Amino acid sequence: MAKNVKAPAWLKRRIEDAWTIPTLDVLFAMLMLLVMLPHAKADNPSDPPPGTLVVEIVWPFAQDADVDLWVAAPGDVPVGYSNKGGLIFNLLRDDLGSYTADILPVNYEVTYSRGVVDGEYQVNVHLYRNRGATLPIKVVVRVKLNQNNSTRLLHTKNVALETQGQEITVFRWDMRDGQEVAGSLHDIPRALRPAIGPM
Ligand SMILES: [Ca+2]
Repeated sequence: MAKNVKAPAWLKRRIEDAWTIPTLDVLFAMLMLLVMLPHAKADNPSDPPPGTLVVEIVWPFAQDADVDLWVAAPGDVPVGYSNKGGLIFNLLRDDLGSYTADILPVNYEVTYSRGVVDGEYQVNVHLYRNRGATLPIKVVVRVKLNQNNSTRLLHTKNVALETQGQEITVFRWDMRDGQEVAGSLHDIPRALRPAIGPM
């Protein structure tokens, strides 16, 4: 009859370790995978983050004027107050001037892009309404490029709107592989508002 043989303490420890260590390793690996998955998705460079191109305009708060920012991306419809979203750009804020109560004493509009595709970009400003009746309306226009966790000022210009209804082409330039094409910047006028229909 077989006798119950007790394994020595050192052997029992080895057997327990043989199961425990790989099991802990697997559990640890699974835990790390769970922890890393969301970060891996957020850090994926193929996901274009919002705000790659930021276009903004500022005009004096003392002037009760409704200036509109219009932008166009390659192959997309122009984006402005009456068409606030396209495939690439979104208008985040349509400032009506002093017509409505603002929390901050600033006239400011801003448009964000999701990523940058190759082709021509354009920025226009339009004086939609001028309740204050003082002219001109001096507008600061800025284009910023956010890449690799840093922001670079791509273009800036001061323009003056002289009459109600005037639309000025401020910038037209080409982007390729996420960078501005050298020498492509110009401001040959091209209206953007009529492209999306009657307003
Ligand atoms: Ca506006």
